[in-house]
Amino acid sequence: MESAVRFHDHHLPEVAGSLHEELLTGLTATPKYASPKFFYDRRGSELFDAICEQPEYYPTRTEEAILRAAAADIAEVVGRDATLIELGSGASRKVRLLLEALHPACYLGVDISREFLLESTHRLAADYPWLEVHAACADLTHPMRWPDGLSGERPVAFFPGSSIGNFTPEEAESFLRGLSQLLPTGGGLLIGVDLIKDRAILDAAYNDAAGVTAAFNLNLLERLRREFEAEVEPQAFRHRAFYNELDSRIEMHLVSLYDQAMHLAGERIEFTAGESLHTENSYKYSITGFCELAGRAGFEPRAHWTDRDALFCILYLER
Ligand code: AVI
Repeated sequence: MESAVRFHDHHLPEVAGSLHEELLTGLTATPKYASPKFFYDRRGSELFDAICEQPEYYPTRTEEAILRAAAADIAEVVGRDATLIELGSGASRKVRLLLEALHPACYLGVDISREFLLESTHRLAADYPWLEVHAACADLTHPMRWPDGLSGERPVAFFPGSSIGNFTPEEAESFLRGLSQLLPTGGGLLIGVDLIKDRAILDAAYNDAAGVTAAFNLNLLERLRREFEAEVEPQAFRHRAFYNELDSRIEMHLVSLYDQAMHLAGERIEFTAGESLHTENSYKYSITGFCELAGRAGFEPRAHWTDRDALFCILYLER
């Protein structure tokens, strides 16, 4: 039987139209940068899933272990029959750990990678026939609104994976403020946040021995070629990731191996040897630091759960 997913396509033209311009702005800036959202074409989403399986990449397995252990507790605090909205839903894997306990009235998956979103929400609808499943392709860095026709008593946003860490703290605060304005009083946010820790653990997590994170980073250049018709040689760049302790963030870069030029949308973009394209920040927080940031954005912390080694934290906040 074909599983039923209600797909809300209204955000798509905006997503497609603005990407080219955004890319060029970053590539012609000094220093050069690209938003990490450009990682997530189909191949990038698959590579990210593979990163999550790497032994060095602790966030996914740690967050999943917390969700598994705390599901009943989380359900008690969050309550049943919510409208559960997963932001950046990707493979919709983590939400499965909560569905039985939370028993939401409906689920909305929101992701920038359309094909991936459709496949994963269809799988979810097939595996949970009692659940009303919706999907919306949207860019979380743009203002959002909830699609019509969602059932449930109260919206609860679920933003796992410490994806919030890929925003700067200023962006994170304004993103959370925008989200709080979309929620009624009593609406909730269940969010995964990666914690500050020993730099050796962090450096290893973004430099896995199998080279999957490197392939994920370099796939950005492949995508520029495939989708944006850029002239660029991905082999002419190398992956670099390191923990910047001062700013409590992992930085990922693509470093040019020699002097070269990339061509994109009629622009010639010069790289000198050793010059880098900054592709991602992944901010790490203390629990108090994150609660303060969320508080400034209109959220009140209600509960949090962490692992024994305090690597990762899941917080429940209310509007
Ligand atoms: C999606 N995001 C939270 C990941 C992170 O850890 O910042 C993306 C990632 N980049 C490299 N490895 C994983």
